Amino acid sequence: MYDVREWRHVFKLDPNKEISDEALESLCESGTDAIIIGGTDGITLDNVLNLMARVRRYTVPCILEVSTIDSVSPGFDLYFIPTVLNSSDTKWITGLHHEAVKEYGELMDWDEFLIQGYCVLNEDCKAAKLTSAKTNLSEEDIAAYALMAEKMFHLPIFYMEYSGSYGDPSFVKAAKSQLNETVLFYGGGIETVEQAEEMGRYADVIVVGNVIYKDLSAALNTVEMKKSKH
Ligand code: 1GP
Repeated sequence: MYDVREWRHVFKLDPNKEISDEALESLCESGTDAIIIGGTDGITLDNVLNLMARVRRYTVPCILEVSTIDSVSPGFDLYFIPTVLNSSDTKWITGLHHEAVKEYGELMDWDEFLIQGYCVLNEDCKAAKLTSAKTNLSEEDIAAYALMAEKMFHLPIFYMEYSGSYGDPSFVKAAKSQLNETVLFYGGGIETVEQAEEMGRYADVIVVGNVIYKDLSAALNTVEMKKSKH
C-alpha cells in the first residue's frame, strides 16, 4: 500500500486536457512520488480511463481524485475523496459522499480511499466557485481548519488549494504548525523549483498542475524540490 506520508511531490493531470505520449513519459519517469488524475470540468469516465491506461505503462503510483461519481472506476492505486471544509454548500462537504456511499458503499475497499479535507483559498478558481467556498480567510481561520481536519475529523490529508494562483507561504506555515498526523498538501501556481521549495518547507506534499500544460520543462524542474529540506 502506498504511504502518502512519504511523499513530497506529485503531478496532477487533468483528464480534460491533451498531453502527448512523450510529455507523459517524462512526467511519469521524473521521480515524482505520484500522478494524481483529477480536475473540475469535463471529467468523464472515458477521459479518466484513457489517461489511467496511459499512466499505467509506468511504475509511478496513479491516484484518482474523485470529482464526479460517474467517473470512478477500478484500477487506480488509491482514491482521494475531497470534502471541502470551507464550502458553504453541504453537497461538497458530505452530500455527494452520502449519495456515493449509499450506492456503492458495500463494494468499496476502504483501505484504498483517503479523504482529503480541502480548504479552497483562491476565490477566482473554478473549484471555489463550484463549491461556494468561503475564501476570505485569515491565518487563524486556516489554522483552525487544519486543527479540525486532524483532531476532530482525523482526516489523513489537509489540502490547501490555491489552484491557478501562488498562495501565501505564511498561511501554509500556520496550517503546518497545527498538524502532526494529518499530511499537509499544498497546490496552486507552482511554476518554478524555488516556489516548490518554498511551499515544500511547510507543506508535506506539493502538487504541480497547470504548468505541465504551459511549460513542461519548468514543471519537470519542480521535482528537484525533493532534494530540499522540509
Ligand atoms: C490544482 O492544486 C492543484 O488542483 C495544482 O494547482 O494547477 O495551479 O498548479 P495548479
